Amino acid sequence: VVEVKELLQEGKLYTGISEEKSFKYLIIGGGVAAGYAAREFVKQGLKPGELAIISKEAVAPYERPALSKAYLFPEGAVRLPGFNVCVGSGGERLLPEWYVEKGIELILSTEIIKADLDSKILTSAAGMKYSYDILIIATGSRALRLTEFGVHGADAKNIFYLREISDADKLVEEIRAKKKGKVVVVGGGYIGLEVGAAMRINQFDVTIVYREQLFMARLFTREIAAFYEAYYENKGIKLIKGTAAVAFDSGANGEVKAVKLKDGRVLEADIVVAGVGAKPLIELFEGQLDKAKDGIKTDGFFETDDPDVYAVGDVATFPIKLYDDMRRVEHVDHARKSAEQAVKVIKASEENRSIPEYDCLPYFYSRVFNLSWSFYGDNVGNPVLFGDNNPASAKPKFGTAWIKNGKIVGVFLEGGTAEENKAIAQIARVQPPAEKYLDQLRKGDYFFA
Ligand code: FAD
Ligand code: NAD
Ligand code: ISD
Repeated sequence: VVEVKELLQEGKLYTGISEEKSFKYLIIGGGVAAGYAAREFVKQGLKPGELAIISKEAVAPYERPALSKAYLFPEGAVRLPGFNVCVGSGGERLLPEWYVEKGIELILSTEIIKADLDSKILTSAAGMKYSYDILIIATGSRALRLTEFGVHGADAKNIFYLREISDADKLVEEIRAKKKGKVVVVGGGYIGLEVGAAMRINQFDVTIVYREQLFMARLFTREIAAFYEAYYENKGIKLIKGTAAVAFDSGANGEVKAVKLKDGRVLEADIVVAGVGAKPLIELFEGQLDKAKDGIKTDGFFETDDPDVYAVGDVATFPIKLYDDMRRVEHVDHARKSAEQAVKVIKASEENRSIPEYDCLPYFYSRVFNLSWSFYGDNVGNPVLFGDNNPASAKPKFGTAWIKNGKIVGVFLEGGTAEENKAIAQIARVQPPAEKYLDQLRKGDYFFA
């Protein structure tokens, strides 16, 4: 076997199967951005055999947001192919057959472990080589692990992270095995809040532990956080603020059974879910591409400093025209739109056309229990609360406007309709004067912009 492998590697053995595949366009990463890029390639005109997507995951690109929401529900849970892209933005679902029909090669369960941008070749863990004319990097992020922070015992079984569908499947299996058990959720960010809610819906005894004094401290104001915290507590979820998990105890079977907190408290746990942040997956390109703010630096066309390489989605640090700033955005709307933009740029440059620069309006959202919020713009300056933020209200509806230099630069809205959410997006884009328009928001009129 060793001899055959060596001969294969040296190219001295003809197997009839090529050990190298070449594509005009190659996408590394098979997540949200890859799926939307594939759709855009087809829209713009693609010949069979020109495009391949290489993914570590075993399934065709899907809408990752579903994993921390309806994928975890005890009843009516969503499953593939129900949430393959591009259903999240209201488009046709791209089933595996769609890729076959369009002549796009989906190379699944394949991890790329080496990227040589000089020779334009990617190498997989199994030793396959893939060459390209144009490469789109769409490797997304990975979940940070508590072991990386030196938390003692963090390698115990039943400590879960959530990034890929295989992670969600393991969690679902354990939700079934530990029915109505105790879960400690570590982290008060997006994953902590969404998974905490889903575990409660599964009738688990839920405790959320977070280091900050408020939920979602990167975005929420004190008043916004107070609403969601009270809402969670009313649902029977226990919140422990201002401390962190410093150690885990496990039983003889290796499964976690207790979480030790920095403040000395010890919490029993059948399951731990950690949502302690994400890290963009760019190591393969270290030293080969310019970086900015822990991502791959691109321009407003998602071009990197290598003319044949584009970076989109979570990994790209790109110029936000609206704020004259370079940012990385770890949210799905940007993954979709940046992918579409990069493909438009690639096709336009082949046809000697020019297209406008990407003009991102940051958009974040979440859905938990019967709640649903949207935020557009920038959360800088002075936040002003409006509406009814009483967590006990039958249908709470409130928001916050961020005022900077006299202008409304960001708007958050809980409980808005689709039209109202569109309207607040427009406000964040137009940045109207606060003096004139803040009262409109207070009166529940979102349509002035
Ligand atoms: P991803 O969708 O993460 O895709 C990256 C793909 O690349 C993965 O398939 C990965 O396996 C593959 N890959 C990585 N490295 C390699 C390699 N070396 N070889 C081969 N394949 C590789 N955002 C929102 O705005 N709203 C939400 O409600 C929301 N919910 C979320 C819920 C969860 C559980 C998670 C994890 C994220 C959520 N996000 C949400 C964030 C959003 O999903 C991401 O910003 C988005 O998926 C980024 O798209 P991407 O294509 O850049 O990366
Ligand atoms: P996050 O950054 O939103 O929250 C991380 C939380 O972990 C924070 O509360 C932080 O204080 C805490 N933390 C960090 N280090 C810690 C440590 N050592 N010990 C204890 N706590 C620690 O990240 P996340 O919730 O893990 O989300 C991961 C990724 O998934 C992000 O890219 C996020 O944007 C994405 N996501 C987005 C949505 C959405 O947009 N609705 C939903 C789920 C996930
Ligand atoms: O954008 C999203 C999101 O938040 C989901 O849950 O896409 C999915 C879909 O709506 C999948 O059904």
